[in-house]
Amino acid sequence: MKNMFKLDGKIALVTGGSYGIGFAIAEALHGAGATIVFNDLNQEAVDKGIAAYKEKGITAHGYVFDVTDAVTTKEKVEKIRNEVGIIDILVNNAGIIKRIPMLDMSVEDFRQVIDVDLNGPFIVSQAVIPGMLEKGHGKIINICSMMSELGRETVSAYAAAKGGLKMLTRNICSEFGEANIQCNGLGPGYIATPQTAPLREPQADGSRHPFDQFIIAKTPAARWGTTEDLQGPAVFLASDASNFVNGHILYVDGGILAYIGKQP
Ligand code: NAP
Ligand code: GCO
Repeated sequence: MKNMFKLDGKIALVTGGSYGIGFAIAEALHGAGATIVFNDLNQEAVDKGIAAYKEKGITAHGYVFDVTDAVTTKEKVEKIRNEVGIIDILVNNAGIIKRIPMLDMSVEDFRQVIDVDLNGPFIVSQAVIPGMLEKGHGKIINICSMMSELGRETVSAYAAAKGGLKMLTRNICSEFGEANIQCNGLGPGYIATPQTAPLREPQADGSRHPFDQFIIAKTPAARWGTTEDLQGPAVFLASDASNFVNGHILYVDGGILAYIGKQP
């Protein structure tokens, strides 16, 4: 049974994997046997990432590229192929959020979120899939969100992008399932990372941020998720254990999507 979850000999690219959710997922994939490749926007971030992996005893291969730049992404995926090997597992993790009420949001801000969170996964998948076709197998994990299913004030662009990413996931599954490529989404609930730090910041009087209280009340598990909570599900979706799971979004949310909320 353990063999089904092994990733020995596999090469995994985790976009935006120098810290946070991407880093934790990469750490888990490495623990299951995979070689780790990640990218970030500049050399400083990549160097920090490499040092953080080193601290965990992991020799990771870091590359500088922006997932919204199709030409450079293709070049870097070719470079990875020459320097590390053909990618077996792609985790489309790089993402941004802008919390701005819709009527105040500029079109430029809206476009930027869509560009990174939706166009990025398309661009990186397009660069990586030909190698997977050559190898005869592949696993793509798109990091979705609660906002792939739910709306909320201030996150119109993010929700549109993550909802789109859910459908890109199903479309990659439809188009490449026959070629033995499984594309699934991993939908984290509210996870304590720098991205959500502003939503957890204590108030001036020391009390919990109202959004923090709201999330605790809205989550049957009654806590924020941790990046470790995502590790087992990520290994499952990257391994042979999920070979007939395709086009699925696995929400790892402590039950948020199942729950109507606490009765007042
Ligand atoms: P994060 O701050 O969103 O981390 C994202 C990473 O992506 C950072 O390393 C960032 O680099 C990188 N990045 C941003 N734009 C990029 C681009 N154009 N090209 C390449 N890399 C880029 O923190 P996170 O919370 O770990 O989020 C990771 C993913 O999970 C995101 O897709 C996010 O939407 C999703 N997610 C997060 C939560 C949560 O509760 N935290 C829940 C659901 C889904 P820099 O730091 O150098 O900009
Ligand atoms: C927000 C949050 C989210 C989460 C996550 C939920 O402002 O509501 O930042 O959108 O980060 O994506 O799954």
